[in-house]
Amino acid sequence: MTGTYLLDYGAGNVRSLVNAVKKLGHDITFVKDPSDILKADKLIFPGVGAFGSAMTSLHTKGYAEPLKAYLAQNKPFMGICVGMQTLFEGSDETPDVPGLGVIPGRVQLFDSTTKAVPHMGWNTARSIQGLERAQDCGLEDQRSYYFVHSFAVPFAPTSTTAKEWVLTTTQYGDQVFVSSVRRGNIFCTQFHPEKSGFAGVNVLKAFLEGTASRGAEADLALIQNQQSMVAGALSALAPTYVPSPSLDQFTKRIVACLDVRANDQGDLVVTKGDQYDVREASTTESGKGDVRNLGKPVELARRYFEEGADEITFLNITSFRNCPLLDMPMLEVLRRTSETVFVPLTIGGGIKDVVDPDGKLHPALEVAGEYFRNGADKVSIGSDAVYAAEKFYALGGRGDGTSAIETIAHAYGSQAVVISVDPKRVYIHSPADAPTHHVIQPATPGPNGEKYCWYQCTVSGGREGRDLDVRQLVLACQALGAGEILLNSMDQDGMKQGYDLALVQDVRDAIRIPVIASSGAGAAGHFVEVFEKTGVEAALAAGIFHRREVPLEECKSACREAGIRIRAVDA
Ligand code: 1PR
Repeated sequence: MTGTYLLDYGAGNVRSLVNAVKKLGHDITFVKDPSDILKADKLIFPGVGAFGSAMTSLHTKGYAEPLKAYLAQNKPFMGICVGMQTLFEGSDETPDVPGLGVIPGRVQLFDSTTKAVPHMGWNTARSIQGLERAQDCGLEDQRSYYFVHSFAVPFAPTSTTAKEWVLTTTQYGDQVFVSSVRRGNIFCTQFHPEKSGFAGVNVLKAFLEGTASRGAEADLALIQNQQSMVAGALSALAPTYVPSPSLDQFTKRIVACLDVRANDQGDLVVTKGDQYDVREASTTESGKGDVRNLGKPVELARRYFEEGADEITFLNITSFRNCPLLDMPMLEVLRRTSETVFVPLTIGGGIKDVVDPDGKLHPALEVAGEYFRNGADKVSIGSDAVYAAEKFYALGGRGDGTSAIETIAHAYGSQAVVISVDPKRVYIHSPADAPTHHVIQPATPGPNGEKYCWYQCTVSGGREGRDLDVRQLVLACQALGAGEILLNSMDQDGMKQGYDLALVQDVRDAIRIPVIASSGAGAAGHFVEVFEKTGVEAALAAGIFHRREVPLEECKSACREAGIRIRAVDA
């Protein structure tokens, strides 16, 4: 059968891509056999995870050679993220595994001394082949696209790659890298169009409708005649590839979070606690208040997407009780959400080894895989990360390869592993009162005038405190391979008094992976404050959005007015 095919090697979320293609009115068939590749009229190769595992899968499934033949025939091809990287000669991520070698150049690790790595979030893609060519591919210089990667191809203006392949560049911090390539009918993006809102949907549309191929034959003829097709454009647009602060358009992210659980009637609802207590104060006949019901998960997620949320997080907050793999209600929530929401989705709660009622053990990797296949881009690990960190220190500061963090990061890439931290302040009079913990001075003293505190990690939704502080946790998780920290605060949660800036700053300073500040947002100004004072990459809120107390756009406008780069709400 001819048509559009998807080359899936089993890593990560392809559901969103399939949904976006279907939304655009096109059918898509999964490649099941190497011979399918050459049958395709159009081929999309999305990639996530590590370069080495992507290449190994291509070889073990027998896809590498037909893929090279397909590319050599100059048939319409779209590579996404690692799907683009595999076309290069190799990657420093897995130096001993060669790439397909279709495009000259190597994929290299970002420098993390001056910025958080992975490059995770929204950034622009600036055309270097002229605006018209980028527009043919559905790209616009001023719009933002969602990137998530630690490795990229540095842009070298005088290279053959620049002259014959590079369509757009992007600046992250002080580095300019290749964010899309196009030659003939081959078009690839380092960013994820299927996660880039309506701006990304336009890019997919251009590929599916063939406008991305406009002028393809003429381009190839020029190259075959040894003429640089973009040399003129390159010199005219030189400033777009010389690093300059104004060209770094990486934005801060605003994340909407939905705490989800079953209420006493058994319906799955979005709830929201104050300091993690999600029940109403007034009691029912049973002696306890009802679980607060602030809406339905799928509908609310869609509303936040339309209002401009840069990411959406679902936390299954009672998953610690019992969550057999066969009965994960959040799978359905994800499946339905990914039909209409085209920004990154994170799912948390219950990412751990689980045992079904029949006694069958499902490792955390399998649980996470189920979520990825159903539309999640990242999983967030809470309690299990605390246990993994405790083990890390018990082993003398190393992992043994078995934790959920390690197994999931290895298979899906560290960018897919978020650690959700549920810390609680423990006030003390002197640092000597907590000699084994990292102690800081909070903004306001404790209830008995204590000037110091340490932040205790908790498990099971804050119900149990452990002898581990937040700094110990985040350092261990980073070492084990986590890609991002979602930093809650049990003290600030639902209080609307602003983020715990001392905590956020302390964690931001301790690690190099991105940090999402969470808990306490009560006004648009709190977003400005946390971004300006701590430098975190993202800020999350729940209650104020659910109750429509502060519109998302107001938070974005306040940041923009304060000179903080933030993604425009796209339509
Ligand atoms: O331990 O891996 O099963 O994960 C459980 C997950 O559920 C953890 O991510 C944990 O943070 C979350 N969780 C458990 N119990 C609660 C609760 O509220 N009773 N929610 C809970 C945590 C905090 C944030 C909240 C922010 C922003 N809620 O999710 O959205 O504090 O709120 P605000 O803007 O209204 O202040 P595991």
